Amino acid sequence: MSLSFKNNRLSGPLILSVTRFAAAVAMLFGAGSASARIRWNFQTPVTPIAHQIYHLQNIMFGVCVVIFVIVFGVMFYSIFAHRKSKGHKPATFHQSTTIEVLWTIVPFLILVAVAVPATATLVRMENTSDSALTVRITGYQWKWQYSYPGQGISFFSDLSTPVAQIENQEPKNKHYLLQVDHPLVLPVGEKIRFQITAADVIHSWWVPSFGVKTDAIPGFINQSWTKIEVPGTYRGQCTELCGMGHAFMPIVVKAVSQKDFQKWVTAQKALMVASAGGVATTAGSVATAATWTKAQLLSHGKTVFVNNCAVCHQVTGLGIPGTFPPLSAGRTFSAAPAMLQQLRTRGFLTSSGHVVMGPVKNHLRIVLGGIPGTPMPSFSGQLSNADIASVVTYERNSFGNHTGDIIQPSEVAALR
Ligand code: HEC
Ligand SMILES: [Cu+2]
Repeated sequence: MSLSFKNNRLSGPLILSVTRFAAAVAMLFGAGSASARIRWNFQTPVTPIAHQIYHLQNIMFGVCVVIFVIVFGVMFYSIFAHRKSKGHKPATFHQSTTIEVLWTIVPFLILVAVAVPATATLVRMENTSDSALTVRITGYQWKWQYSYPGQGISFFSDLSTPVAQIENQEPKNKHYLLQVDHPLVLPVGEKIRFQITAADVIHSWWVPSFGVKTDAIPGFINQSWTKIEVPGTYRGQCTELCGMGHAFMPIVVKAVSQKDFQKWVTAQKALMVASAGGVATTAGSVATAATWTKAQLLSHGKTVFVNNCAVCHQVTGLGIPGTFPPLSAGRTFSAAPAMLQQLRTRGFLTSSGHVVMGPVKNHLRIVLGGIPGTPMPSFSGQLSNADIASVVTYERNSFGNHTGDIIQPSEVAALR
């Protein structure tokens, strides 16, 4: 390569880009591995609406291709056939009423032909009546909450891709950033109504195979519906840029038979009863009243921390300069003066007055209630007493903090 570079400045990069181009073309035509294959169209539709959207997309694409071929065909033909070297002169006419009328009416007719089925699809999308099941979906920075009001079930769905893969320490798996701990479980063959909202900023719930893409807006409930035809696992993503963790709040839906769905509902209800205060604990069936050992608290606390706090405070607990403070006592932190002032009032810079070293009650109150006016969310509605006791125990005995404190779920219950 360096040789050809000397002889001809261009040939080196040229050969390189030609090779790259050839590789890209080979990949497009499926010569690469299966996972590197590129889809030409939307994901396989599995709901009535998704079928309609798919169909509309194909029609629109066909119309565009025909117009493209006609317009460019005429253009290239004219350039070639009427070229100057053959003695052609520019046209002198400037008006043709027939053409004006034609190129107004033809696009208008095409638009009408497309708008009629498109409007019908839109109207059908909005019709959530006669649904057999209602699911409430709430977007949070950065996870989804799914509630089934009729069944009394509610849980959070968190990204479950291992941190080691995100940090490039392990090879990434097939469903990298598209896997969650608790998928949304839905029955096939039934009309399901979604009520979609958000708790903090605007998110958007999108599952391409369902043809559902609905904004989740704080203070509003947007409705949508689906009726899944084929059992299986379907994946989607938040599709409204919602902050730093936007790419880390995927959607996974498991569509099962109605019989399996009933079984799942029964199992979930049992879990809800076993967990504290109607909030499904990530620990599953552990009751609040039980006394936990330090080892249990620390191990469960680490899971809760990784799933709920690490997006901001990071797995290391060291935070991100300027935005998310470290939970490690005595560490310096650079941020805007207003934020530093706020942290200072909580004893941030001193190693003994710091929240994670100071009185347990203050620490619990911050995790339960959040810090209003800052991104630090309230976890009282998201985590069970056992979860909060565990995560606070974990924080007070990790990242270089050694208070030795053990917090029991009952202490959290007393503060609620
Ligand atoms: C969305 C981002 C975010 C998440 C998620 C988050 N925090 Fe925070 N947290 C913050 C921010 C920002 C602050 C600082 C707020 C301020 O400006 O005062 C903070 C402050 C804190 C403090 C007080 C720190 C101090 O020294 O004053 C504690 C304790 C804390 N968080 C614990 C947690 C725990 C435990 C979790 C998980 C259960 C969690 N945080 C999840 C953003 C977050
Ligand atoms: Cu989002």
